[in-house]
Amino acid sequence: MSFRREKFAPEGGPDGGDGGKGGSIFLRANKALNTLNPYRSKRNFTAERGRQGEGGMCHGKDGIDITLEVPLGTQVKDGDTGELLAELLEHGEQLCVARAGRGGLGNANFKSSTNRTPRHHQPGEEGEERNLDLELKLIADVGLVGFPNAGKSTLVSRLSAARPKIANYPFTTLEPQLGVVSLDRFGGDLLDSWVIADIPGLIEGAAEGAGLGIQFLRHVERTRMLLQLVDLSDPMEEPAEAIRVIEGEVMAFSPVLAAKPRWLIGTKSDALQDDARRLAFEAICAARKQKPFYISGVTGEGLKELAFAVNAALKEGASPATQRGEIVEETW
Ligand SMILES: Nc1nc2c(ncn2[C@@H]2O[C@H](COP(=O)(O)OP(=O)(O)OP(=O)(O)O)[C@@H](O)[C@H]2O)c(=O)[nH]1
Ligand SMILES: [Mg+2]
Repeated sequence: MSFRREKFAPEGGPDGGDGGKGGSIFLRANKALNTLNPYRSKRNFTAERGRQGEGGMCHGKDGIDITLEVPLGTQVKDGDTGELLAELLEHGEQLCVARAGRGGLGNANFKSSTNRTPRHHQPGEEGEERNLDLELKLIADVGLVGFPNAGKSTLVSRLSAARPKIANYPFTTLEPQLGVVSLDRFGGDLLDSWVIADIPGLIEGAAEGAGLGIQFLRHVERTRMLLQLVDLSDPMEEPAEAIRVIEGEVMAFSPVLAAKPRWLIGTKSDALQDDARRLAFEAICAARKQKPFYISGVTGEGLKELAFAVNAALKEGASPATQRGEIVEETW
């Protein structure tokens, strides 16, 4: 409330300006993000208040909106009722999660022919306050293929927080499982991460139903690349033969899947019995113009290098998937 009072305008009339509206809070889907990690530490967000209106018909400044970036596939739930409010799937898709209150009206608004000195003014409206649960439905970027016991689940357990069952017998893994590989774990950026899918092992004849068959390969069908794990410690297994068999089964499942980028990874490098297997593996990689990767779940050799190399390849390559995810991996 304000009245104009000046030397030559003693009864200048009401001049209280309106208050500004507050800032709103939005969520926006960003394809460059892969995790909800940033919201692990900072959990409260308050948009700016609207400023008060002032005398001289000054309108208060509006508060600035806040936009929180989230990865594609983020589900937004009401934290109190659990109601699903939205699922952000498209890059740039935006959702207002807390609407600003509008500003109040200054007394200048209430002047009329019968009331020239209104003392009435309207208070500003409260902004919305909301408790939200964010859940990310993951889409795997990278699929693992290889014989049973090749070390697929061990790799997932060393690269991510996922804890798949690991044991020294074939077909330990019966169900696909996803893990988030955060480069943060290896001294990289908190925002750099990719999603890995562990699936059961393949054996010769899987396409005809041997072992667990090949149907579970559909869980890696939409990935952007495959890692083909080759156990270099097994004296009973020739790398060339192991590679050929797995390739044949992937091809039998889907030539499209077989055509995706597929890197050969030599596993159990800590337990190499002789150099012959390593040399054979190296020659195959050289023939494909691929850099040979060696990893060990025991010593940790090559894990960091692999995590960074995959991350770089994914950044360079095809745009991230925008389809609906399959497995809820994280809840904050
Ligand atoms: N020495 C050594 N042993 C390993 C390494 N990685 C895995 N193993 C062992 O190999 C066995 C099989 O490992 P898993 O990770 O379960 O293999 P998998 O490929 O997931 O096997 P399936 O789920 O049956 O297809 C386990 O006994 C592991 O401890 C490694 O880097 N070095
Ligand atoms: Mg396994």
